[in-house]
Amino acid sequence: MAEKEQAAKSKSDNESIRTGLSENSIRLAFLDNLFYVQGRFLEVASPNDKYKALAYTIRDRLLHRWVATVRTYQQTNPRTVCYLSAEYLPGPYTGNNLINLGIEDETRKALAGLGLDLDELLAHEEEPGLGNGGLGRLAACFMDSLATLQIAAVSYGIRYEFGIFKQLIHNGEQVEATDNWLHYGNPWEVRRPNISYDVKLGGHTEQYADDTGRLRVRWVPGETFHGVAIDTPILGHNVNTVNLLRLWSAEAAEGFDFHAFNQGDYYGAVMREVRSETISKVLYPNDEPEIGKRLRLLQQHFFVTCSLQDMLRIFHSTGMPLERFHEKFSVQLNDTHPAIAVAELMRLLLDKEHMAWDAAWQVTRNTFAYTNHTLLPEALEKWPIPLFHALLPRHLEIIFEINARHLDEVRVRYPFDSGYVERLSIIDESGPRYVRMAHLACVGSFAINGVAELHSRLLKETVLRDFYDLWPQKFQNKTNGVTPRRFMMLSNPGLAKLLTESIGSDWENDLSKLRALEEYADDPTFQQRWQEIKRERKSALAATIKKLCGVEVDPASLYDVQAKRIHEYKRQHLNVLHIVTLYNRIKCNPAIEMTPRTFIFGGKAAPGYAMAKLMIRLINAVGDVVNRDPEVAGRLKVAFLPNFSVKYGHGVYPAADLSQQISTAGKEASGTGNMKFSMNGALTIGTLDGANVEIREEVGADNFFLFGLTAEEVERTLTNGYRPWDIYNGNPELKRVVDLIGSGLFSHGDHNLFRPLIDNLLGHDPYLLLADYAAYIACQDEVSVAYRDTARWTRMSILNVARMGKFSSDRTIAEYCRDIWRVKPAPVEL
Ligand code: F58
Repeated sequence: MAEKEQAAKSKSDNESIRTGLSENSIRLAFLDNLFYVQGRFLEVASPNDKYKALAYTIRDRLLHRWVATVRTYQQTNPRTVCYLSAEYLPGPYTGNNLINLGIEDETRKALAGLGLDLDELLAHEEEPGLGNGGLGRLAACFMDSLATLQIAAVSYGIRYEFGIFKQLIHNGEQVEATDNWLHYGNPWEVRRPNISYDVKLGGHTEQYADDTGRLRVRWVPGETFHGVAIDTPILGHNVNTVNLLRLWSAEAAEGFDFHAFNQGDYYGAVMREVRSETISKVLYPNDEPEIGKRLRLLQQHFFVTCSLQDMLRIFHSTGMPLERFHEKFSVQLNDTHPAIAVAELMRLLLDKEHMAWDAAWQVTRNTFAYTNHTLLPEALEKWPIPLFHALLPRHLEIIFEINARHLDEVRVRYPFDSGYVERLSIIDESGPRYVRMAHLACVGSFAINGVAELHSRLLKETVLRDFYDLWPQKFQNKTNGVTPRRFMMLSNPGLAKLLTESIGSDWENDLSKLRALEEYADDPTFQQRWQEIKRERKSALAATIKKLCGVEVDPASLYDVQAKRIHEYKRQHLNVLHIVTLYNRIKCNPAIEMTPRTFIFGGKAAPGYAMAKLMIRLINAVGDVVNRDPEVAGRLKVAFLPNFSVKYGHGVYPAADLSQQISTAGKEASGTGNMKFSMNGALTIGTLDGANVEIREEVGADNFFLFGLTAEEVERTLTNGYRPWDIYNGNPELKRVVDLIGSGLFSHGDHNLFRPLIDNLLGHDPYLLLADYAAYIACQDEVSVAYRDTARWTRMSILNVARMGKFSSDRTIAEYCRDIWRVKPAPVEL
């Protein structure tokens, strides 16, 4: 370590047991926290006591940075990004904070001196599963990058008491268990009872004349409760910036109703409390929106109103005039889940701050920017008008007014075209009436972006086409990225070490520096170390698979991994068709030479999504047969890793040889798992979908296994009358595969179990599996050949990592800062 750094570390030792960064100081702090926070000494401490003592020790080392950040922001009043997201998937905090503080080695040694293993303690942490998948994880990567780039930012959301369900696999089927992540307490959060806001709901509105005689509107709610702030510090890498993740927890407004209690209505009093707390009780586990679910709309309104009221409180403390609100805050809507913010900010400005409509609308329109994450039309949120009216009567009035003025503008623009007016209306009137949330977001935002080049282009051509016609200047692309701190440094320390030894440590904060690796791509010594690191990660994953699935897998085999939510458009079943194809080849020719493969799956199915759950059954059923068949003789193995999460991802991405990104072209907005795999040296087999297109552009066509129809070909195939049945009949290898699944071999003779899957494939096949089947199999055959040439494969793997610079979320966030938020760094000095 550099002398200067060492000196700084020992200086802080002298300063405080709470801030010192040396091994010794960390060890003393750990024992201190174990004793004074947990009330335990080492000999009797439980694993949880030890984990918590560690977490508090690390948290202590964040706190003065946190305080310094708040002070800096108070003094310099920087323009601030507010990220509104109904979901966050931050993963375990402790390990990441160690990395960002740069004290992992010291901590490891400090604990070893007490006979404790850092990794064991870290493994004890429950992760906050406050999201479904990519969208929530993206929000967490963005927090890491915002802090690292020293941008003043607050991330607002909901502190669900129960996160995404825990997935158990019983007899091959998904079983959901509640995720009681707060059971042992959460050392990373700080409850702020004094930061709390009223949340109204239901009731009606009234007009009245204020003191000056002006006509105003008052919302008389049916019910009121509170949202209380629960804060988590978010530290950047190699900087002092600690930003805020502020999640809202619902509480009854008056707490216990003693009046009702005195009148003998004990249950009524308690129920009020229970009812309000259900609002932040549980995350909806569906990766498609819940149209018409009252509680879901309530959750959205709940966190949005608390967040906007919080911004207004902060804003008033600056003494700036309200007309300049949008100069202080830039508010990003993470999909349409927080889009009600457009109406809510208007309500607050009109009814509470008594601004005039035009001035309020001017502020609102300059405050919000909207990110879209999907092209699937069925995934666009809309709320039935009667429900909306019952819960948010004032918001509905405001939305009608926004819409009336918006449509007036549209009519001026397209005077003779009523089609435009209908299509651009915030209210869907084609049948039962709905509020279209994407429309509200588009009208109320100054910028609209997609999350990969292809996605942003298709947005303009399809779901948001009319808005693009109207306001082309609002549309942008911001290709997603992921944080290399969590997905390289933390989850793949062996690789990170090799990178730093070879090219220096600059890559940690500037991933484009990885390009320097290219010169090592053919270096045999380097290649060997590369392979050793991969092998070590594969052995570790083999042990996890053995433990969790009871399946023995060979780390020398090709690890072929698909880990993501289970969804028809992601086409896990295309992967299964390939596995059964290989199985059939072995059965037809038991002596056949084959590159040994281990197929690894991970991912949750929405509890109500029957087809996705059936997919899980099929994967496990195929695994059962293949794994046991002596004729297969170690050439094929299939494992379904239960409960895939950020934490389990740490063990999966670094161990993969092949990453499956095989969605139907045009359906996956971006994907981010594709980036995590590639950053860890897995090669991709993929379609031209989402960010795959850009990954291939970066790594080079030679280092990417491409197959399948393009988005345009997919559209054309579907409109020209697609006939999967003909493809089935025309391809004997495919026919044998489908027939085998239908034969009952994988279902103990039950011909009906997988019938819905097969009928769907042969009858409709909306995601064009059969159309892509032959190309996919041919491409997988190429993969098998390539894997046998270890030097070539390793070279490709090194080049993939070397060329992943673009996919750091630091790059993504820098673009948002420059093109949308117009914010500059606000560095924090200690
Ligand atoms: C995902 N969306 C996209 N939504 O599918 C993926 O392509 C993209 O990379 C990622 O966002 C980040 O941009 C996604 O994860 C959800 O989980 C929603 C949860 C709430 C209901 C609607 C879907």
